[in-house]
Amino acid sequence: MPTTILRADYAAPAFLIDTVALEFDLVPERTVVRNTMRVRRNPAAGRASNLELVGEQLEFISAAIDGHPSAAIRAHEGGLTVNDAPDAFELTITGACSPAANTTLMGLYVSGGNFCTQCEAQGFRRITWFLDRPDVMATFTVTLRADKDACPVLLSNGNLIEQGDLPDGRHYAKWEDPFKKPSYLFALVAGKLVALEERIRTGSGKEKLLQVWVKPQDLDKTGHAMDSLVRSIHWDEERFGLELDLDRFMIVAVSDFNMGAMENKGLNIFNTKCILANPETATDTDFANIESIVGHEYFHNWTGNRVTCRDWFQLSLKEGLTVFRDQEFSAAMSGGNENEAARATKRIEDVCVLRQMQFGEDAGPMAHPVRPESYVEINNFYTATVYRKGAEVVRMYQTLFGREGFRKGMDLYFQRHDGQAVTCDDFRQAMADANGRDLSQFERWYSQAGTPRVRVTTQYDEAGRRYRVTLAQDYGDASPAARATQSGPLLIPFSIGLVGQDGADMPLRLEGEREAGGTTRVLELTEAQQCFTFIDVPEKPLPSLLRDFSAPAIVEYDYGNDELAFLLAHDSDPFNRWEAGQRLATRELLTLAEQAADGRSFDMSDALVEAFRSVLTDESLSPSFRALALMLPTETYLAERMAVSDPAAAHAARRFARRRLSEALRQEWLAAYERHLTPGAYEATPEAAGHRGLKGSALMYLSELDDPADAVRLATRQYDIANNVTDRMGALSALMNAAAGKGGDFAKRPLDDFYARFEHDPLVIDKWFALQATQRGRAERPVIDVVRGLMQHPAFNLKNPNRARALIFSFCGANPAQFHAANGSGYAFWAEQVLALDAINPQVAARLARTLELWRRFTPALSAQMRAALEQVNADAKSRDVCEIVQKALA
Ligand code: 0A1
Ligand code: ZN
Repeated sequence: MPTTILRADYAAPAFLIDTVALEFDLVPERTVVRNTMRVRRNPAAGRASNLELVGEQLEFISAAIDGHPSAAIRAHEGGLTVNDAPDAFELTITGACSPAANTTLMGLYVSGGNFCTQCEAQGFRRITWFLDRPDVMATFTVTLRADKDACPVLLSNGNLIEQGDLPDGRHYAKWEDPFKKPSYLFALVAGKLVALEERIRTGSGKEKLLQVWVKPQDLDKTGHAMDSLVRSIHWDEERFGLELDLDRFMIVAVSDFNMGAMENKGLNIFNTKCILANPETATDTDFANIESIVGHEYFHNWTGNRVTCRDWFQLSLKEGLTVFRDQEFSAAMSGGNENEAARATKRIEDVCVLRQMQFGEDAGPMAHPVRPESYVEINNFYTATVYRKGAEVVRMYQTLFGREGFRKGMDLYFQRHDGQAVTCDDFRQAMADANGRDLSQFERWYSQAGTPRVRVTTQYDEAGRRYRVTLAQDYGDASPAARATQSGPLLIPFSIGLVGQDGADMPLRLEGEREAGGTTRVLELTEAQQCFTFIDVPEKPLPSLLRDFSAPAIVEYDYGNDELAFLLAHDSDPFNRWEAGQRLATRELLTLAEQAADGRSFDMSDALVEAFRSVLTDESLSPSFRALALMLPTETYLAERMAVSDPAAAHAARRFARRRLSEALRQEWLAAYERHLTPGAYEATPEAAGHRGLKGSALMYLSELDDPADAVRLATRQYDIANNVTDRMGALSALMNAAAGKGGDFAKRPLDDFYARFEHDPLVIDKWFALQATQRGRAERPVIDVVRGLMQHPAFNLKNPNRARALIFSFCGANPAQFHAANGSGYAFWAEQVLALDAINPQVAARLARTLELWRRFTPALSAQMRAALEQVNADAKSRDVCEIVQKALA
C-alpha cells in the first residue's frame, strides 16, 4: 500500500507564503500559469534549509528568485525544491497544465466547454507548485486571460479590480481576494455563462451583489438557488451574528463535478444537480437538497474559510460544524423554530441518512473516528463519519448547553480563531470555556470509531413511587478497525421522557431534586454503567428514550409491540413517535427476513398493520410526518441488521410486508390518495410537498396489490396530468413496480415519453437512468441486463460523474436484491466498472469501490464471490484512492 499519513506526524510548515499572484493564459489543451509568491521562513517552525513545494501533473517552464534564474531551484517528479532558500524572497514559477485532458476533475479542467477548478483537498498542486496545505494562508491576486468568444466570462475569488481587451481576440480580468486563504479555497471559472443577479443589504447596511452563473439554457432554473442563498445569508446573521464579508458572492453551476459543491471563497462552484431547479425538472427532494447545500456552502464562509482547518485530519472541524448549521437552517426554513413537528420531519430525515450511510461505515473496514488518525488518500475521508457523525457531535454541544450556550461557544471560537487554521480541540475548548465546563471526556467522540450502544433497563417500585433507569454503554460488536480506537466511556447526552398511561408526559424529578421540573431531561451518561432514579412517579411509566436522537447511538430496550404502538400514538416527542413505528417495523421485518432465509413460510402479526392504519388515518399528523412514518426501513438497513446479511431475504421480507400492508389497508390508501391530491397550480411549499409525499406513498402501496388495476389507473392519470416531476416520477415508479409484479407493460409508454420530453435536460435524464437501475427485477429480465443495455445508450457517458452515479451507483448501491444476485453477475459488473472508472476518475471509482466493503457480513455464498471481485480490483487498480479502499476491505 502507498504511504500512510499520520495525524501524529503533523509539523508546522517550514515556510509561509504571504501573497500569491497568479496569471493564467487559458487554453483548453495547454494552459500556462505564472505564479509569483512572497515566501518567508516560518518563525514558529524548526529550521529546514530547503523549501519543498508540491506539484503534480505539471509541465515545468521556468523559475526565478527575486526576478533572477537560480541554480538553487530544481523541478522534479512530485514537486519543486529551492535549496538553501533565503529567509524571505519572491519566487516566480511558470508551468503548464492540460485542462481538456483532465478527466479526474481535480485541479483545472474543462466541463461542457467551460474552464473550472476544484482544489479541495489537494487539487491546487495540479495547477501550480505550492505549499498545498490548509495551514498556509495567503492573499491571492488572479489575472485570467482567454479567448473572448469562447470565454466571455472570467471569474475568480474576491473582487473584480480590472478588465479589458487584449490582442488576438483575447481579453483579461483581474481579481483580488482581500482575505487570506489556504490554496484549497482558490477557484476560477471561465466560459460562456449568464447570471441571475440580486442585490441585498446585510445587517450592517452594506449592499452586496449576489450572482448565480449558469449556461444560458439553464437561467430559468436559478431562482430557487438564489432564494436559498438570500435566506442563508439572513439566517446566519440572525442565528449566529455572522455577516457576509465580501461585496460580491458568486455561485457557478458545472455539470461535471465529483461531489455536491465547493465553498471556494466568494466563488462557490456547484454540481448542476445541487443548483438547478424548476418544478418540471426537480423533485421536492431536489428542492430541499438545493436549499441545504446552498446554505452549507454559504455557511462555510465562516466555518471553514474565515476559520479553517490546520490539517486534513481536522476536516470535521469545518464539515461536521457546517452540516450541523445547514441542518438547523433547513429545519428553520421548513417550518420555523416554533413548529416542532416540521423540525422533527427534518430531524427524522437526517437521522435516516446517518443510519443508512454512517452506521454501516462505522461497522466495516473503513471505520474511522470523526477526526481520523491516518489516511492514505484524503479524498477517501470525505465520509459520512466526518460529515454526518461530525454534525451529531456538534449537535451534542447544543443539546448539553442549549442554543444560547452553543452560541456563546461559537462567539468565543470566532473571537479566538478568526483568520486562523485550527483543530477540533480548539473548537471543543471554546465550547468548554464559554460554558464553564470541562469537556475532556467529550474528546472521545472525536477519537473513537464505532457506533456506541446504550442498553437500557428499568425498574418501577410501586410502593416507593420510584422509577430506576439503568443505562449501560458499550460498542456492541464493533469491527476490528473501530475497536482499535476505543479507550473508554463517552459522555452521552441521553434525553428521556416518561409517558403515563394516559399518553401524557409526566413531570420529572430526579432523586435529590427539590421539585419536579420539565418533562424531558438530558441525562449525562459518563460511566460504562449508571443509574438514574426518578421519584414521585405515580404509576409505571413507559420510557421515551433518546428523544430527538440526542446522541448518535443505538438504544436497546425491550419494548413490547403494544408499547411501541402506544408510543407511536402518544409520544410528545415527534422523533420518538416515528422511532417507535420504525422499531416495530424493523422487528417485524427482521423476523420475516429470518423466516425467508430459513426457507420457512411468512408469518406476520397484525401489530404493524394496525399501527400503520392509525398513522395513516390520523389527520392530526402532518402529511410529511405520516409519509415518513409509513416508510418501511430499507432493504440495506435490514440486511445490515441481520445476523448474516442476506439481501434476497431482506427483499422478500419487505415485499411481503408491503403487500400485506397494501391489501389490509387498501381502502385507506385509496382514500389517502384522493385526499392528498394537489390540484391546481404547483406550489413548492413544504406543506404542498408533504401532500405530494403522502400521495406518493399511497400510490406506491397500491402498486403492490395483487390486482394492480387501481394503481395503474391512478398512476397513468397522474403521469399524464403532472405539472411537476415529483408527481411524474412517482407515477412512473408506481407503474414500473406494478409492471414488475404483474408482468404488464404499462410503464413502457410513460418511460419512453419521459425520455423524449426531457432529452435535452441532463439532470432529468439522470433520473430516467436511475429509475431503471433501481427498479424491481423480473425473473425473465434481471436488472443487470437492463443496466448493461443502458450502458450502450447514446446518452450514457462514464466520464460524467452524475451519469455514472445515476446508472452504475444506483444499481450497485440502491438495488441490493438485484446487485447481490446469487450468480455474482452484479459483482462482476462492479469490478469492471470500478476498474474502468479508476482509469478516468479515481475519486469516483473509489466511491463505487466502497459498495462492497461490508462483504464479510454476507452469506458465505455471496461473500466468497464478493471477495473474488475485490481481489480482482486489488490486482488491477492503479489509483491510490481505489487501492486504499479495496486493501482495507480485504485486510
Ligand atoms: N468541501 C465541500 C466538499 C468537497 C470536497 C472535495 C471536493 O473535491 C472533489 C469537492 C467538494 C463541501 O463540504 O461542500
Ligand atoms: Zn462542507
